[in-house]
Amino acid sequence: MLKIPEFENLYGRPPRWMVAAPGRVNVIGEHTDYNDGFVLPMAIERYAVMAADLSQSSAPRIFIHDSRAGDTAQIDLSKPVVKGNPRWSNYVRGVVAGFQNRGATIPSLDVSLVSTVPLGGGLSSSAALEVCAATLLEAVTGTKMSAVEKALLCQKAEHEFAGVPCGIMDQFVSVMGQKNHLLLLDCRSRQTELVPMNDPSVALLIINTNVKHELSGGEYAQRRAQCETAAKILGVHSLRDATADALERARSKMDLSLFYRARHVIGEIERTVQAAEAIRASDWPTVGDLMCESHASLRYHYEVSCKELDSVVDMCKYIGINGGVYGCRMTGGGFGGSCVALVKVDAVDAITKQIATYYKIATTGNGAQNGIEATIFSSRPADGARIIRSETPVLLA
Ligand code: GAF
Repeated sequence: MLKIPEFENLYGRPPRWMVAAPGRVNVIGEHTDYNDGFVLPMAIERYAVMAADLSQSSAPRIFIHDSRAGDTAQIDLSKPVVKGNPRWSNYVRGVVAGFQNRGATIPSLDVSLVSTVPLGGGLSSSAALEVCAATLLEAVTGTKMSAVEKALLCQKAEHEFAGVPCGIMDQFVSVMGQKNHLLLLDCRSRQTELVPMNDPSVALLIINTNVKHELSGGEYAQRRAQCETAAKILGVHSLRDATADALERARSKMDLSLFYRARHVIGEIERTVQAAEAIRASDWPTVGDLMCESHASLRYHYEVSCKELDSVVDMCKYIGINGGVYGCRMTGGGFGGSCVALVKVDAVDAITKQIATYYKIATTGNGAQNGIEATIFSSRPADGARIIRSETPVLLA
């Protein structure tokens, strides 16, 4: 029988349900999702896992313990769920509210949460948590919804309960990811294509700078607003409909930072489509070049990188293709978090050592006297959210 020790330790009995949802790494297509563009992420082998049972208490509430935070949230189900404490619980609260809005009857639950998705690492720990909660509530309430509906419900939770006006990428890939595949997502039509990524000679290395990124700080929302303004000036619905030539012609109509924001988005959408093609052809040098261009554009035009991310990318460029690195870029929202590098499998150990050593040196000083340790790991593309265990469905009145 499947067990989750945290649940048994906390509640003294085995769980009736167990579900998991992965974090993600975006290979290319950054800050394009809220511009109706393309993204190319994959789910990673790092998960938010929830175990649950019906509560023995008569009060209508969800009792959820997060082993990483070491604290517990109580979500009152007797009325429409609103924001509350602890802060991490808002991702779950938002999802519960989404189920309430769909008319689902949610029973009282005891839940334990364990997540291996790094927090603030730009690897979508929040989307993993939302999708995990939605998967649990699907299992418990017998709610049937499409993958798109589920991802959108989770995105809404992030907008309304976490205050981040994110696009659709993170929730979509946490729901729809598939083993050995990247997910090419057209964020306008919401159509997806699974792009095989199972060449045993290459690996994706994730380098977490351990400099926390925080998207609720306002920079993310500001970038999004700048894109909308640029689209308006160009007379298009979104930057997906703009071309590099049209932007060049409109250069005098917008200030320089708007111009460069739009230039990033238009270029990044093109690069994403080209990268998907190159991956289908196993043309790794081209994929690597596109990743490096993507980083340069995020660093200089979109201005969402930081010195720690840049130092990892610079090191990867220095190692180069002869040392086994095809390309590297920051991944996710930016302002800290992780880089993703496309590398030769044979060179993974050597590259890991080189980056770890160099990064520590590069980050020494300014309050980090011994430098910062990067966390480096590789992940194969993983499956999206799953119900791992589900006992007799509960029949709700
Ligand atoms: C964050 C957001 F949540 C995504 O929607 C996306 O915009 C990403 O930043 C940048 O590509 O992860």
